[in-house]
Amino acid sequence: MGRDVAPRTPVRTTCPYCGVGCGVLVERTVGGFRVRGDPEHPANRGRLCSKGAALGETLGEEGRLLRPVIGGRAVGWDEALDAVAAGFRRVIDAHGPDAVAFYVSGQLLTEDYYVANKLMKGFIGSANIDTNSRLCMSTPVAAQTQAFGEDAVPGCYEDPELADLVVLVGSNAAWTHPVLFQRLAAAREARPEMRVVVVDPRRTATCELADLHLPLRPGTDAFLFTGLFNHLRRHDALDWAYIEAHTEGFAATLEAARESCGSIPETALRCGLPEQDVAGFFRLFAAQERTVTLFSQGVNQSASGVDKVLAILNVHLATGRIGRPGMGPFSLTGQPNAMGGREVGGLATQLAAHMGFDDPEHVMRVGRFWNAPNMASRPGLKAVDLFRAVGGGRIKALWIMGTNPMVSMPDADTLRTALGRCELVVVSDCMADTDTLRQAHVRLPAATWGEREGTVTNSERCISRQRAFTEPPGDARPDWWIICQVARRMGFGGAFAYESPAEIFREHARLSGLDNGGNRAFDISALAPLDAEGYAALAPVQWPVTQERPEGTARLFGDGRFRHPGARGRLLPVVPGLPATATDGQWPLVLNTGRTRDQWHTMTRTARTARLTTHLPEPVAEIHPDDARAAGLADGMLVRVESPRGHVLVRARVSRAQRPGSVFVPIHWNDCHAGSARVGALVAPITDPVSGQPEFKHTPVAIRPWPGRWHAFLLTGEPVPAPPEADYWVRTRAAGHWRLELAGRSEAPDWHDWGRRQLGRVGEWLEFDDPGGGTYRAARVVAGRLRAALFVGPDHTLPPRDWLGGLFVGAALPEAARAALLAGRPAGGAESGPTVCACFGVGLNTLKETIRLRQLGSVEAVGAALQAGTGCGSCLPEIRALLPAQSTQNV
Ligand SMILES: Nc1nc2c(c(=O)[nH]1)N[C@H]1C(S)=C(S)[C@@H](COP(=O)(O)OP(=O)(O)OC[C@H]3O[C@@H](n4cnc5c(=O)[nH]c(N)nc54)[C@H](O)[C@@H]3O)O[C@H]1N2
Ligand SMILES: Nc1nc2c(c(=O)[nH]1)N[C@H]1C(S)=C(S)[C@@H](COP(=O)(O)OP(=O)(O)OC[C@H]3O[C@@H](n4cnc5c(=O)[nH]c(N)nc54)[C@H](O)[C@@H]3O)O[C@H]1N2
Ligand code: SF4
Ligand SMILES: [Mo]
Repeated sequence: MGRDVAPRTPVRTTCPYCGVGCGVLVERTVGGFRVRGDPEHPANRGRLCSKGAALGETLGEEGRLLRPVIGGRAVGWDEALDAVAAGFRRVIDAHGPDAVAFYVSGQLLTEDYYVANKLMKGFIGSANIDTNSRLCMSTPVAAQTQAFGEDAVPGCYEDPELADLVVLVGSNAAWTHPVLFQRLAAAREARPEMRVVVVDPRRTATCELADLHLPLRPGTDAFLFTGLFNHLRRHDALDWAYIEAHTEGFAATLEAARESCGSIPETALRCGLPEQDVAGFFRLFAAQERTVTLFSQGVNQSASGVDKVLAILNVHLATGRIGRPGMGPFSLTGQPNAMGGREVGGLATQLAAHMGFDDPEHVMRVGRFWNAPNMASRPGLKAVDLFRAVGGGRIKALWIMGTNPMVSMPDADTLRTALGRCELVVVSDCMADTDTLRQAHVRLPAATWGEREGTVTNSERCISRQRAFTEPPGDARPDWWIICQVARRMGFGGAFAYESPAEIFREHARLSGLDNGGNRAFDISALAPLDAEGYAALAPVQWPVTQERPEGTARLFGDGRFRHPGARGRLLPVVPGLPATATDGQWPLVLNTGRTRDQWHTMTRTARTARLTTHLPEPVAEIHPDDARAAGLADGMLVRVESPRGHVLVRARVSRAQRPGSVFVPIHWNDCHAGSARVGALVAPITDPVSGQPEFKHTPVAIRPWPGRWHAFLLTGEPVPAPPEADYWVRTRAAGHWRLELAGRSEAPDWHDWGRRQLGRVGEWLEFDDPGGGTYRAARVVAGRLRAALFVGPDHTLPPRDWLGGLFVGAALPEAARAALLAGRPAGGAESGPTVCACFGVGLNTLKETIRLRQLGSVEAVGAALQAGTGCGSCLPEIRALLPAQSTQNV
């Protein structure tokens, strides 16, 4: 990595992945960095999940964008920055400020985010700056603002630990907020009387902790929670004194609830759930005052997401369970800085420091504070509309930072056309090749985690420092620097003369306290005087951080005082509706998209280490056995999943975890890693009318088998070559080797010829060729070790890859293994199967066998026997699921 600044003592920083916001300690080792959980960070107290634990392996220069690039030509920073500034200036002069836009990210640091927002809203004079948080958090932002008068999460991570009932709605926290989930699991272990309910159409890893799983019909959450509201009223489980003293809107809310979803049988019918389970959930909720409802994308990403979140907030407001220990609605934030982005007003519909366009006083205040020459006075375009405006030619210059919309936006194929029409597309990214960078005119190399300095805010409003422990490679620079340099070149030098992120942070903190007087919960004015050392040493702290509360604030609204005029919280009438699009004969299944345990979004970093790819090496579609049978699909076959907008070609995984009628496809794969697995291409750009958040969890689709004439895989110690002409290909890094999966419908290549070229010419060559049967197998062994293997067959039933893959690491091949190579299976021995525990590389078959033979009954016993689950703990839910059956519906 060149110019590492080797720390003698560990550097304290924060994980760059999910919104749990774990603290990590990084130490220099020979040839790399060691990463471990920070025992002092309040979010994780030393724990890390599989992604956090593998951070050290995702560093390094490989694959990084090292120089600014204009139209394929590497240039110096001056030329690149001049080009960007001049390009934006030209468009603004000719067409006005609304003809340009920024599309930024909840993975930028608060300081980057602040200057991007200041430049667009105060100096360019447009609010056309939106962020990928539109796809993620805009629904809770809107709902919390409506209900509480300000966008704020009332509780903290201790609350689910203290609760007697934890309800997870549309959250697969076991995989997406793993350390918080581990904390919950530990709390539940300590207090077995705690009850956990999971509301999710799929049976996810999170359900392993559930006393009750409600696999509701997709999109019906608002029915469930309005039904609950009615039930609580009927059984006198509402807090009338609280409603009276601290809320408004109860009567209208109750009336709407009564009209839309009255009884338990009706709720059960609407939600497609057994009556006794709905009744069990309602009874629990009525009985347990200390209730926390954690919710995430299963409700947020919906064309009626705001209603769904309001339905959840309503039951908490009407029971007074908010902002007190062990109770409250809790919106889990996705990205590491989803919260920080909201604090600086990163959405097109917000202003900085939790102020808004709907109050002219706010616009003037921010404008005055910035000394802004061109203060925007109305909201800009929300992500989906913004890209529509790019496609329609209204936006002519676009700067994308820290996000990969070609993969993550709905209707992703149309986006390509839109970017293709745009006069100037600038993309700042740390990596050299992403689907979005491929559409850029100007590519700017950003510094990334470990190289940049700043702050992030996690789900519980805790502000933590990200600190640099190494220098950026090549010419990469931090985002705040790049933005300020462009601002200076556009003529706004005075307002963007920052020398460090600390200066930006101070300004941001000052603005939060400006004319605040307790009107805005977001107030970190006590941090405004921080000097450089103070900023360098800043310990994690939860906002508000004020003169009265210099140590920060764990909970908000516990006193029943909200941020609306009059200080009352608002109950808002919800009329549950059906999802925006329905299935029909042609599109009979509902496509649900989401995350897997070990990949982060578009894989630009997490696909770099084998430790994280083994858990799920290929894109899949998970399908219920009934639907698979109806479509003529078997597990492991290739399946084409198609919507009116596009299709993907992925591996079928037949699983009872799916609800019949639903198909789940992960969001991660993209054109850099697979031939046809960008699931965003299938999703219609339908959004919530209030929040603008897209409906990512409910796309009507059809599935059909994709037989292919030939199927193949190549394992090689060298980076995988460019894939041959193949309809299906997936490229994965694995332990000690690379893996390429292939399938085609056209004439197969001459395998002997292709294999010889791909597998190299040195060493021992083993080959089996049966052209008549469509089978070809070859392997090359160099110095007693497997160097490459190619397996081809007429259908998907090729040998499993795990055993062969395992031969690339470890000792030289024993004679028996060598003889078995072309069989693809160990002679007589057992295969360990797909990896479950990424930390210690323990496979599914090994786990199953050991559990059976040694009659292991607990995850601790499995850990003692195999080490599995004793590392980061992310696989514990999967291990628990392998243990002898325990009853999980014990409500
Ligand atoms: N491993 C990993 N962790 C991550 C991320 C990652 O990429 N990888 N990304 C981070 C980010 S940015 C985010 S936003 C979070 C997201 O975290 P989550 O929201 O937990 O993740 P998702 O998998 O998108 O969706 C959650 C669940 O919603 C369910 N669901 C679908 N439809 C419905 C419905 O109609 N009702 C209900 N109740 N549930 C439904 C899905 O089946 C899924 O299990 O994860 C964060 N953490
Ligand atoms: N179908 C479907 N689509 C979805 C979702 C879904 O559930 N289903 N979820 C949505 C949600 S919640 C989210 S949050 C989005 C996430 O989607 P994206 O934001 O598009 O995904 P990432 O892969 O996280 O993109 C981050 C990019 O920033 C780069 N990067 C990393 N560090 C830095 C840095 O320091 N500076 C800069 N400039 N770049 C950096 C990375 O290399 C990567 O290219 O996806 C959304 N899209
Ligand atoms: S739970 Fe995992 S991904 Fe999330 S912040 Fe902690 S270590 Fe990082
Ligand atoms: Mo997200």
